[in-house]
Amino acid sequence: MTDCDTLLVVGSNFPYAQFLPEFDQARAVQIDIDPSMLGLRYPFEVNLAGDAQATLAALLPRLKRKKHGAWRKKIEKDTARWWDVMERRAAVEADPINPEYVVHSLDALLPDDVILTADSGSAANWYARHLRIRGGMRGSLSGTLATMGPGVPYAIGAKFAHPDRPALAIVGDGAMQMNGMAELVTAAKYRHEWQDPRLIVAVLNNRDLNQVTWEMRAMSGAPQFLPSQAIPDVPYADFARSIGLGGVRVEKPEQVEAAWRQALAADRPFVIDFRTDPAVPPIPPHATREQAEAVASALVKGDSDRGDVVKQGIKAKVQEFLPGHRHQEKDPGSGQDR
Ligand SMILES: Cc1ncc(C[n+]2csc(CCOP(=O)(O)OP(=O)(O)O)c2C)c(N)n1
Ligand SMILES: [Mg+2]
Repeated sequence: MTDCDTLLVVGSNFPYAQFLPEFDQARAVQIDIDPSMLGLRYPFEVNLAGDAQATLAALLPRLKRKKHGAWRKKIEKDTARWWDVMERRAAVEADPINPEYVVHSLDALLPDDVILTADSGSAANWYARHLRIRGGMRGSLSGTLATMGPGVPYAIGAKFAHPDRPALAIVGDGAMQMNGMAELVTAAKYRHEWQDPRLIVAVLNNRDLNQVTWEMRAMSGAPQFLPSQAIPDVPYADFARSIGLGGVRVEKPEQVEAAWRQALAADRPFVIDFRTDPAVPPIPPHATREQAEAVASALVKGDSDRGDVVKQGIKAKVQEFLPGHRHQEKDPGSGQDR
């Protein structure tokens, strides 16, 4: 998107303006059913208030097919490379479990009719990067306000709307402690009303409010502030079992896939407590140079996770530059946002 010459935004309140093209680079059109969303993020040449399907159908006959699809080929190549990098990042060892591996290994196991949710936190990153949402699948998260806490309630809502489909929530331990555990009681109360009994809650138990720990490192160069960021380890699976649900704690990478399979085969809502490593960085894939420098400065200022963070961050980032795969065309030092 950063490199495009034409930008078409359809039904999206895309809030990350720093990833949009430069103002004089692209000609842009926005379509939204809610007129108050129009023109918020970019100087769109044409703002169209209307239903996405009807508006696009009216637009299509006016488009001419381009002869050479160089742009499309580049996107296809970049996308193939992206999935290759995701696989490598998931394979990076961590202590004890790499959260990217947890979500990456779910991708191939997802039922065709699953309804997914992700909570706000590092889970949202892994959900967006590692899962391929196919055909009949649906996925939701708190896309506008990024509020913590919707993961389990959204999945319960999905079970009421579609009791015949499995629902699966990926939730941070902070969000579980806020409201997710209490909402398991709701699931225990209503589970017998659901034809398909499966409601899977995967907890990324990193004992940290990790997304914000990393944002503080990246935005302000602040070292990890334990009094606000560290949270207790809670036996989420034991709690689930104590109220009649299923549950398992996973402490080794070798157990991850079996745990997903067990949850997907369960006859009741099921909690998987994954012990994941807070040193795996959920920073944006195109972190700016300033953000990278801020992380470095946070570590210099005495971050408690310093050693692990440097080790994991380098191991994850290096996957993008391994031999045998196309390197980034731009010099990482000179290009924007790299
Ligand atoms: C209600 C609410 N409070 C605080 C925040 C800021 N915030 C965003 S993500 C996050 C940390 C989430 O921690 P956790 O659920 O453990 O997920 P992790 O990032 O550790 O995987 C916080 C505090 C928020 N988005 N919403
Ligand atoms: Mg956490």
